[in-house]
Parts: sequence; structure tokens; C-alpha cells
Amino acid sequence: MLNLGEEIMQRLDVIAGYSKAGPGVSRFPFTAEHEGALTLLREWMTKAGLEVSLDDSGTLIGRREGSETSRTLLLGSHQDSVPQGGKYDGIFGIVLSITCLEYLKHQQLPYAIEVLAFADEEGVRFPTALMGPRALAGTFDPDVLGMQDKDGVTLTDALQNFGLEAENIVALKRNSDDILGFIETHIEQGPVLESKGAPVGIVTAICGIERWMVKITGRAAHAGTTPMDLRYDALAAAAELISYVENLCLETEALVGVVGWLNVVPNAVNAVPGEVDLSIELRSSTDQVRVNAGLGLKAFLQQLADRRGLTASSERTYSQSAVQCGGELSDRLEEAAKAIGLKAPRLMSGATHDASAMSDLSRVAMLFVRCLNGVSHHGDESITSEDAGIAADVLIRFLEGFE
Ligand code: HGY
Ligand code: MN
Ligand code: MN
Repeated sequence: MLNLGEEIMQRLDVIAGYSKAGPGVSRFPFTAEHEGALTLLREWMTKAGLEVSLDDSGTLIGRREGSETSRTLLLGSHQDSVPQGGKYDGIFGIVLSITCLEYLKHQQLPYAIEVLAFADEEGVRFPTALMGPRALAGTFDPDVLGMQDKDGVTLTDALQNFGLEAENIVALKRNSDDILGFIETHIEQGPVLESKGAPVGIVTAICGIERWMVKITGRAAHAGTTPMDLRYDALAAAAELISYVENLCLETEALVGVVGWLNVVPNAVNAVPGEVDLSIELRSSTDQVRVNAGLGLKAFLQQLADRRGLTASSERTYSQSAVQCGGELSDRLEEAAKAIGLKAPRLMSGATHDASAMSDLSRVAMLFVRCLNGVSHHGDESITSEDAGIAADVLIRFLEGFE
């Protein structure tokens, strides 16, 4: 054991301080908290002997050259969190990679390596995500630059305020021939590794995801004087829709879904709700299952509205295909784990990751680390320094043996 776990955990404790006030960690892209985190990451990347730069999509890049080729292996993950999230989602993979390269600082490796700290994977501040990986993969859609956050700040303005030039993002595309692959180390965010007593695992596939925004319009009315059979209650209709989503996912293999956000108008204790806006998210490791579920949802919504005399609209605002993670990189990660006496189980990722978008640039692999009770996207997210140290050992052995 190289015992890098303590160092990694201490760094994660420090960087978790760059958060908006409140429970857990809230660090969104292109904010003061993001800038603070980058200051620390720059410092640690420099200490690891890396050449540090910030690209115009907000990705902080730490690079070291290879002794034989400039072809590059990419490491890293995302710096941002969900609101009141945990200390480890995303940032763990960045800090672990930097700390491993600091350990290898004086050891020559034939290939170049870059650690990438992506600005925005969660898509919480703006209704888009994965701008950094998509820029590198050449799949970035400039249309997202006009999207606004809840304060009406456009993504372009947010980049500008961060000292970045949005029009340069499209030129960030990398040549696939120059890239040896992308390895993302990430907490599992689920209970599988813990249930198997395994500190690390190898990801077989990353789920596909789609998000819908739904508006149900009825008629607001007095909650006392309006007879039940003369009501057009938008929230009662929404309740039927929420049950439909839950039952559809309970009945459909390999499909999960959630109504995670809902807004009621006028949202008064003594008024029949006249309008409801809500989000629906569907995920599956099989794209056809997910797409069919989305179409079924749309058809149910229309039938529900017609039956209740309401109107409804729905828009699929985001989608991401499932990504298979297998092949040589995953096999080498498994061998590296075996070299330290570990059998790393293979498992699917129900969370999406930067690797999802990086798969359009190069082959990808993910190393998962066990998290306590499978909790994530919450302040109780927790890993042990032993497991962090084991993940570092596995990654270092992978890097030393890779060519
Ligand atoms: O939603 C996800 O799966 C990821 O944490 N953004
Ligand atoms: Mn993540
Ligand atoms: Mn997340």
C-alpha cells in the first residue's frame, strides 16, 4: 500500500470548503466557489510537476509529457456538485489523479498524461451539462451558450465573467489519434460495492438518460366554493402522472425514473392548483427501453389531460445515450487491482459521468470506489481513506504498466 489515502482525504476536506453556505457542498460552475477550487487544484497540479492551463470551456488541465510519445492518456472528472451535495462526487477523481501523478513525478512514463478538472457535469446551474468533455470530443453544441441560469445569466456571460471566451470553445476539439483513452475514477454513488465487500470496481456501462419538462394547465379556483366535479385541478392530474412514472419504472426491467422537481401555481392552501410544472428523468443502460418509456410517458400525459379537460405540454430537454465501458483499459484496471490482491467486480453505472461524453473522443474506462451506504448527492456522502488509498494504488499500477 502506498498510503496516499490520507493525503487525498485531507485535500478533499480542504477543497470542500469552496462551497456556498449551507449543508453539504454546493459548488456550481463559473462561480467564486469554482474559482477557489481551481486555485487549490492549480497549486496541487503544479506541486505534481504538471503544466497547468485553463481552457475556454472552464476545464483546468494539468499535463506532463511522455518520454517516448506525445500521445496522451486523459484522467480526471468534474469539480462541480449538486446543491448540498457531498465532498466526493466528481472532485474525488480529480484530486486522486493529481495525487497519483505527484507520486509519479520523478518516474518517466512513455506516454503523456493530462488531468482534466471539468467545470460542469451536473447541469444544475444551466439546463445543459458536460460542456468540457463535449468541447474536447467535438460534440459541443454552441446553441447551449444562450441558456440562462435561474438569475437570467447566460452561459456566455458566466464564461465571460470567469475570464473565458465562449467563441473559442468549438476550437478545443482534440484529435482522437492523439488520445490513448480517458480513465475516470469516481465514487460508485450506489450500494453495490459495499454489498460485495469490495473497495473498488470496474464499470461495464454508463446509463443513458433523458429529461422532460412538463406543464399541466387547469384552472385555479376557490378551494371551498368550487364543487369537485367542476374543478380542473392541475396538481391532482400531476399526481396521476407521478404515479404513472413510478409504476412504469417498477414494471420495466432496467428502467429507473424520478419526478425530481415540481412547481405549483398559485401554491396556496385554499386554492385549487391551476398550473403545475414538473421535471421527469428516465435512465436505462438500454437506450431503446428509455426512448420507448419517454414516448409512452408523452402519450399517457395527453390522454390524462384529455380525460380531465386540462391542457398539457411536454418537451424532452436533455438526452444522453448509454455508453459501454469495456476493452483493454478496463481489463488493465482489473489487472492492476489483482496485482494488489483485489478482485474488482464489474458493475453498471446508474449515474452519468464525464466519461459518457468523453467516449465520443476516445475509449473510456471507469474505476469506482465504494461509498458508505451508497449515499450520494447528499452531505452524508462518505468514503474511507483506506479505499481512497486502494484506488490510488490501482491507478498508479495501471499507469506504471500502461504503454
Ligand atoms: O445525474 C447524474 O447521474 C450525475 O451525477 N450528473
Ligand atoms: Mn459525478
Ligand atoms: Mn453527481
